[in-house]
Amino acid sequence: MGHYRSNVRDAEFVLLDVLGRQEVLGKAPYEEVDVETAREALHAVAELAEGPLAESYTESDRTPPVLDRAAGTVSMPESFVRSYQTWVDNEWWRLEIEEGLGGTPAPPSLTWALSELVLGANPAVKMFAAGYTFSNVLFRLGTPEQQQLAQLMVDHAWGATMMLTEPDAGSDVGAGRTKAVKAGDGSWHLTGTKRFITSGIAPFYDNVVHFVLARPEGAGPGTKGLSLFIVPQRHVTDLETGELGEENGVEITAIEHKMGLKVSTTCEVALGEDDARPAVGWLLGEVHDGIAQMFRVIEYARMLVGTKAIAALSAGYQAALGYAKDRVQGADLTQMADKNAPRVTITAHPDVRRSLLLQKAYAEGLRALMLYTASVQDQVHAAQDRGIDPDTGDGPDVALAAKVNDLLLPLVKGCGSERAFTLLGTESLQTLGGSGFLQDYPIEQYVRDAKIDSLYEGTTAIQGQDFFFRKILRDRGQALGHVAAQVQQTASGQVDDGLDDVRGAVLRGLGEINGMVEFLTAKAVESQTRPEAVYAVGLSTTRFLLATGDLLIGWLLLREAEVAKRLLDSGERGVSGVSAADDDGRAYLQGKVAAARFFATEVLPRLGADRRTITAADDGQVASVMDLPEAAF
Ligand code: ST9
Ligand code: FAD
Repeated sequence: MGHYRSNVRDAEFVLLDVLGRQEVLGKAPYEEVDVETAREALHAVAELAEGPLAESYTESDRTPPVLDRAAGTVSMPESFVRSYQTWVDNEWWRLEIEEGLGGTPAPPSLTWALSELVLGANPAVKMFAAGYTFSNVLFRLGTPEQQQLAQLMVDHAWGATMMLTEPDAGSDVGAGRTKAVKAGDGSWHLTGTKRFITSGIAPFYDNVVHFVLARPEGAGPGTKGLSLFIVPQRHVTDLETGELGEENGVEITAIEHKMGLKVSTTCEVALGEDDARPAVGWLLGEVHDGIAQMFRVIEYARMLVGTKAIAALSAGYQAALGYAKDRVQGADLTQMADKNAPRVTITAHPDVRRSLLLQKAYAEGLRALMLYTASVQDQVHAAQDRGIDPDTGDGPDVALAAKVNDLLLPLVKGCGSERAFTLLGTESLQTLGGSGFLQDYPIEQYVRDAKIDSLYEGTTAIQGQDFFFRKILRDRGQALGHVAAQVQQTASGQVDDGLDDVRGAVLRGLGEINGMVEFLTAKAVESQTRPEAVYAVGLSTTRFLLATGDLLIGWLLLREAEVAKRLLDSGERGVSGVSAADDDGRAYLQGKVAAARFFATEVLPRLGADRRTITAADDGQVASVMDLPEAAF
């Protein structure tokens, strides 16, 4: 048994019994992937994940990649290369790529459930295999030649990178200085330095296709002046066969030494440094629309990063639970004074139970949030499959689904990464006591590997601002209103199932979030006449993001509990096959009810404090933070 324990049953329960994905599975455009096929896929990928994919996880941490700059090669453990190759050879990635590129259309709710398994077992495997999904962008937005290149990426398992970041342009992508100059033959020559570029080099790539943001000569400032260039690492001399020519002027000059996720190569890249070897690129789709095009990639990558974090928390919880069930320490609290009392496993201690339930509620609640978001994507994806732009052309339902997905992405990414890292450290690792600190167990690596998730693809601060300013204010609250109405509907339901206390807590939580939105919106409006009023918003966007995430987790746990209670009371078998008729199924369903109730009593009341903190930011309070001289910090 490797380090990784999946939770396929939970994914199946959420997908089928809670989110009703049988409505899309097996139906156009997903005729080839019905419910049975989807379940087989989940079990097959879980087996791969727990076996050959997880196998190299530890070694690739202890023996990080080494760059040979002169040779332009990198070495990494053979075991990792085997894990990666196993993933490539098993071809599950075909479910994520365009049919025109040899893919099999599958709903995002299924593909993200599958991705969780790979990302939990060995995240770098999935990240190194991103060339497949990058090919979709070339296929959708590229010229006919670029579409051919997309096919080569798939057929030859080429790698791909997204190059935005530069030494002086991190969160502020628009500060990028990489330049692009027309070469006169339809191509462009790029010069500049890109920093922190994931998957820039690997021993198993024959070629890498870089997606590079650069500023054409004469273009304006900021992100709107950037264009997206396709820059192959090696020139492709024949687009039919994929024959490779010389190296392009793209040099990997260093690989970063990191806290975690070490096997994922994070590269510094020099573009066009050598005058004799320019970095030759082609404008994506022959249009100057760089930042919007790159956001197609970013949206997918933000979902991926959130899912990676959520997968790590689930794995950490499973590891903690396994340990707690075996570890005998101390007597039951009711017998604490009796020195001869029998020793018990630590699962008997109330504080350990509190910690395990907190981990369970967040791990399963965040999975539900991720899969709920993916189920919204199902609608958008199905429209895209019919060649329709969901933002403009498929009726109000799909356009709304696209907006709801936009709203949810910063929650999956921002809340997923923050909650996962915190809980992995404070609860999962803690459950193992001193053993958690040792490299004999996987959790310390989970903690190190998960830290990056709140940093890249936009830090949590950026997610919070995106969430409020773009996804709520600019949207005039349409998507938020839609989700809030769903929460309201569940929470005010009249069901005789003994869950009224949980519904009440969710309803109160919704009221607190509404109060926050009202206050923040008023401040944003005020800032149009008094600009510094926006500081009150800026001080609160991270808190507001996390609070909204908690509300949606509480809501989804409630929905799970309602289904579980119905199955427990009726004795019916769920669509996922779960049933109270067997001991294991009954315990699972009881756990669902307990997790929802625990979250409602332990976590949701904190939203009241969050609302009070946010709305207490009057002018004096804001000034005491914003007017403080730097020297006073
Ligand atoms: C990185 C990689 O960190 C880490 C791991 C990589 C993992 C590898 C795996 C990846 C797989 C990828 C596969 C691809 C598959 C794709 C398949 C699908 C086909 N939503 O507000 P403004 C746009 S990489 C959508 O004025 P500023 C929009 O066009 C580095 N679009 O911003 C907008 O115009 P308009 C990651 C958005 O002040 C325009 O931008 N780095 C959104 O100019 C300007 O907007 C970061 O993430 C959005 N949410 O710039 C940087 N937001 O308004 C973080 C903006 O007219 N920094 N646009 O519509 C930010 O996000 C900043 O807020 C900023 C600010 C750069 C956007
Ligand atoms: P900064 O932008 O300097 O931020 C520093 C701090 O200030 C952060 O806490 C941030 O939240 C805060 N801050 C900055 N601006 C604001 C603001 N306006 N409001 C509030 N707070 C703010 N980039 C790529 O292009 N491609 C990749 O493949 C890639 N992979 C990566 C892999 C790794 C391992 C790492 C570490 C980074 C990677 N990145 C990649 C870069 C990554 O996206 C950036 O590190 C990230 O966007 C943050 O930028 P920065 O590091 O420059 O931090």
